[in-house]
Amino acid sequence: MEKSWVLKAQGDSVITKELSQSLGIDMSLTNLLVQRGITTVEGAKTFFRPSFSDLHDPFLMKDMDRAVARITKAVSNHEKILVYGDYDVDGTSAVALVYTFLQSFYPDVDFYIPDRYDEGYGISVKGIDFAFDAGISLVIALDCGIKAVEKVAYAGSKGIDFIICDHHRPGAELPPASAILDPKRSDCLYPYKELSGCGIGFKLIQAYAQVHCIEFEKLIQYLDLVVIAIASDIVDITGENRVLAFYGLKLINTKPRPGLEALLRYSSVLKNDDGSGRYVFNRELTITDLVFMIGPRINAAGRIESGKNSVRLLITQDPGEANLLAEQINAYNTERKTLDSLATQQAMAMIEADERLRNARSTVIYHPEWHKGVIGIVASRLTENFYRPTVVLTLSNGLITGSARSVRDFDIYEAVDACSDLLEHFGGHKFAAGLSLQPCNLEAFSQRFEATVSSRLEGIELVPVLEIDAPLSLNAINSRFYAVLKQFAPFGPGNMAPVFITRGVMDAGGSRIVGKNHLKLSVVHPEIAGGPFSAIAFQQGEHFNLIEKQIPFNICYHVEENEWNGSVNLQLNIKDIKFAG
Ligand SMILES: [Mn+2]
Repeated sequence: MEKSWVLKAQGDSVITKELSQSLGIDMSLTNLLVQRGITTVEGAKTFFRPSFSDLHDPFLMKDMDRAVARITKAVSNHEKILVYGDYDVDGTSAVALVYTFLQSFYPDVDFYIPDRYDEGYGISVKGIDFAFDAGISLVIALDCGIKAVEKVAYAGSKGIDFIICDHHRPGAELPPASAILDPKRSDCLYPYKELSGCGIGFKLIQAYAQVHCIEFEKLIQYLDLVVIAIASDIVDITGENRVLAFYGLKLINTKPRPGLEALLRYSSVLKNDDGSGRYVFNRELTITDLVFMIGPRINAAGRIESGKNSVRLLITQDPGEANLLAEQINAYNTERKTLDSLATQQAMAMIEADERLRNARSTVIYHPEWHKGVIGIVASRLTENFYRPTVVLTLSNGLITGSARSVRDFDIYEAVDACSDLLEHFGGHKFAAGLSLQPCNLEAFSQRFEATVSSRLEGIELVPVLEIDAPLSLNAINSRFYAVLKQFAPFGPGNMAPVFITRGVMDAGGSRIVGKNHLKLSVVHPEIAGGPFSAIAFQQGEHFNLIEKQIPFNICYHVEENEWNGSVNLQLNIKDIKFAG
């Protein structure tokens, strides 16, 4: 689908000029700061030098005092504690974090991950019964629980207290828990709202450590878990998340825990070539690497078998055990890939064959045999392809259960909420939601969802948008420029890697197609000296004919480093090409 190019609002020119002079960096880089809301020298310093001193006081979070007091009481009364979490990356890394922290000074802790198929998302009756049978009187729930009003009440009737650490939107009623940590509570004044579930777990241990005089330095070892959750849950990498992600990445790059190192062996960035028998990275890992290399593998455990294996992988200190678990988890991931590509192909064929579905404003598609573990992935792929709000459904334990994914600016949670009377359960965010319904309501749901989407999108044409940060002249790109640009990382939602636009570039000769339809380009600009600049455009071979004919073209690109044969050069990573005129 052709993308529409949208240039973001440029920073105020007076502010940009002043800040550029005070910082001594060029206008185009300063503009990127101003676009990100950074308008002072002090603000730039905080941005470029993330510091633990910029983390907020955990006690600003509503109920934090109650949560810490309840854990303190459990520890002094020798109560058994259960750390309970969702089966995805955020949930399992949160469980690994809180469980390992508590276990470092208190032995009576266990952890629990519900089975995706048997128990489903969130707090389960089975989990509470397990806790009861094990004599547990305190459950700390992570990345789930904010809507578990009845389940928490049921636990209460069995003498089990709950501390809920969640980052999903609360419903109208809060569960009767001992403490509810969730910055999205309307009565929570915590200054940063975008923490991951694992991030809330980190704030909990930070608060506990503060009260019990445990040095902050002892908590840094957990930040690798926080950053994999930030990356995989696709939360904003702004504010406090930027600090946590920055130090988390640093930790993964220097001293990954055994489980992460073992998993990374299955990716191309880790190689065993320094002669010491140790694995080394062949480049610095980024958030994108975590999204593509770590996230899917850890998720695969929960999708195919059990999220408990992910937690085991993340908590083990034994490299042998880590290798065994990583091998198993990697095999789940291979199986997951097969299941998801089969279901995706089937779904695409079903849409193509159905005229009503083809012309709808939304996709609602159901197949009883799709694996429940991959419907979210299938929904994402369909969204990329048809670019409209999408719900993919399958049958599980007699209920129809589904994953919803959205497109830019469309709040899918609200659209699902508009069908809530037809649903058994639902929950989620603006861009993704989960739901379940009785099979008899499927037809009514499909119709209502489509009606809701089409009325909200009336007169709006959905097209994928490529957001461009700023125009750039090719001769601005040099090693000094890149040295500053690099410090904008870690990139992610809220601070995406800048996309630049240069109009009217031309082939400098030597451009060619490489690999599977990629373009390896060498470009110049007729009006500037310097160059040629080397560039790569993945999956864009179709433009080669016109480029070769010396027709000028416009490019949108990232500036990045490319290492080849031991030498490092700057290259333009071209996201999209359009011919002038
Ligand atoms: Mn989460």
